[in-house]
Amino acid sequence: MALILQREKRIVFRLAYVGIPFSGKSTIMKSLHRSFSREERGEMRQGFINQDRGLAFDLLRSPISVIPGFSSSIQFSTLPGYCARTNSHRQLLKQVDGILYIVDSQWDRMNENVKAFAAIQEIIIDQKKSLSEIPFVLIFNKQEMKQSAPRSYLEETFNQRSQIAPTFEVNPFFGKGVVDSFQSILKQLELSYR
Ligand SMILES: Nc1nc2c(ncn2[C@@H]2O[C@H](COP(=O)(O)OP(=O)(O)OP(=O)(O)O)[C@@H](O)[C@H]2O)c(=O)[nH]1
Ligand SMILES: [Mg+2]
Repeated sequence: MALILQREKRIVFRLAYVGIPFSGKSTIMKSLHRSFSREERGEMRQGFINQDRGLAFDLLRSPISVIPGFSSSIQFSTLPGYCARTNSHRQLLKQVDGILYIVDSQWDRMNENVKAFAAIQEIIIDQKKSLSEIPFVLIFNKQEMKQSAPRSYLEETFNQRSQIAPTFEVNPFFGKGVVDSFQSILKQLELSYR
């Protein structure tokens, strides 16, 4: 649920980059941060969890208008995808308004990806929701590496729900897919308030 700041007359939407350790959450989020102008973006700061590695920043103005007279912003953060071991991690996941889930395409990370993804879905289902009901995109990272699973395999493994999620091949070093995946979840977020 979005955070409503009554005094500031502002709504804060929370989007999280989720994925297993070293999947590329921070690299992708930094690339998105760079894509906004200095006026549009807040400073990059430590995240809420896993403080040494977690990151967060705000997009100071979002184009989404929900309550007349209220502005909106978006808070981005990285959340570890390792099976939601702690209550605070579960709690943070429950608060987010949308998830950009990063799948590390390397074959030797596949089991870990699958387990972590199942755990995240369980938490969502715990809230009596499914991934099809919340703004959600799948990011396939590290596709350019030799030891990576092909996109078709990843689609089959991670994208077989009743509602197919938008998927993006992302390479944060070239900015490939970074802004597109954000635009996709933004659109979904907007639609969820219509
Ligand atoms: N080849 C390649 N390397 C990538 C890509 N994306 C990220 N990396 C590298 O993967 C490593 C881990 O990236 P991070 O962004 O630190 O991953 P993370 O998910 O934030 O990791 P933790 O916060 O430690 O869980 C870094 O060495 C990145 O440079 C990619 O698309 N291709
Ligand atoms: Mg990180």
